[in-house]
Amino acid sequence: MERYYQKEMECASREDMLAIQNERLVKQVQHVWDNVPYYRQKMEQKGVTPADIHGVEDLHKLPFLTKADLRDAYPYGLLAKPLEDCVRIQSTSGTTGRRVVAFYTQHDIDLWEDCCARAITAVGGTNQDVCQVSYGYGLFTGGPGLNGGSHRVGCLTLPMSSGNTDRQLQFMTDLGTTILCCTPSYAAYLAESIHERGLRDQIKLKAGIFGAEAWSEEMRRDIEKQLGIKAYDIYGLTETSGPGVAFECSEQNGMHINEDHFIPEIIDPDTGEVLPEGSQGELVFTSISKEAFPLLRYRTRDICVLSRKACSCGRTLIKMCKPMGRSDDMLIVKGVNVFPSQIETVLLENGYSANYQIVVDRINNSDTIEVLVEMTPDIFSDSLGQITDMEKKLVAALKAMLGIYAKVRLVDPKSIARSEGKAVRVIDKRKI
Ligand code: DLL
Repeated sequence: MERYYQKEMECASREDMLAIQNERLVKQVQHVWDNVPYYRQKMEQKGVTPADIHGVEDLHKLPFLTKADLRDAYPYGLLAKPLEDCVRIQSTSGTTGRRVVAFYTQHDIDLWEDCCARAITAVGGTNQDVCQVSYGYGLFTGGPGLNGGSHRVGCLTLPMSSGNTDRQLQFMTDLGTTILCCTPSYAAYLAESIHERGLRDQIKLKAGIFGAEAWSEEMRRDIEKQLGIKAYDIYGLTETSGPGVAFECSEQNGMHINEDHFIPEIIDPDTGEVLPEGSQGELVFTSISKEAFPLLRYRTRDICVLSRKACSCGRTLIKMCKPMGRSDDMLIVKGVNVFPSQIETVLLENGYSANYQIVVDRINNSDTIEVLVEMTPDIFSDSLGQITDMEKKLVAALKAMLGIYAKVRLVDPKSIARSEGKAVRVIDKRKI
């Protein structure tokens, strides 16, 4: 039987949800207008005032916010509440100098944790479960968000953070973890370690909640098979609070967006035009219930498709597909758009693991793309002829998927560095 954490919202009729969204949006626009001079100025430049916004149908009149705005307004420029009402910040790692600092009131944390509790309940989590949170804690939102959700559901929560694999596995076996929360790449690494140590019979895992980075359906099947679990996707970003903006249900076919808190739109990334449901484009969110850091029409750069097709789980919340890449880190190689997820799909379909690295370069004014792929112990060979044959096969499969030649280099098992957080899949030397 499907369980819900907040059934009245998760299964609300379209009409009721729209009424909630309309009311919250109107209030939110006024709140931002009154308290965020930076955004008010943007609205004035576009000739819009709160009086023009009567509901969701007027959303398109509002200006967009981008990462560049967040950078300009750093650190307090988008804050909509006095600092004395704020109780926490979270932040992105900001390795490229694009640090985002998001502020939370206690109310904001409560609703964020509710969103994560919905995700945990949707994978079958109850107070009978042991939930191991192996996302990073600290500034990253993964650990704190799922930690809070797990508490709300009443699971016994193991606040492991990422790393220290020996300790992860010890707690997992000794305390009988049933739900694992971490990045899919770390889940794959933990699965690999469990097999190596012969611990498969000692784990009680039934579900995993994996997100924060792109992962393919093939990777899902791989992890599910290796760990004997159901693997569910979860999506979110620091700017909108963190994980739990959207989550997967028993159908495991797209993520329900918590529409009572975040209104999604799909736009053409080049023109900004709003696209009809079912179109592929850039995902934009407006947060309608957050107090301290309420971003209106925030451009996520994630490329995605929305669908209102009825879901067998009973939830009526709109669904987003797995992000298909980002409009800003989508690779353009020889003029062709390449998503790392396409490459991953080919590798997994051909029996390789998700341990790979894509190196893009420009030599003599011409783009090159090379994919380093680890051989697995099953398909390991040290015969040069055999390796060349295997490489040729992958080159052909990649050509069929991408339409361009990508060089393939098979490397020894375990020679590509493992990640405890988000995996570094792409090295684009052209930008350096
Ligand atoms: O990654 C929040 C999070 C934590 C989500 C734990 C899920 C689980 P940021 O570090 O700000 O926040 O990165 C946000 O990561 O715009 C997407 O490009 C990507 N991303 C997040 N979830 C997924 C997912 C967290 N399920 C950025 N699939 C987003 C693909 C994802 N990409």
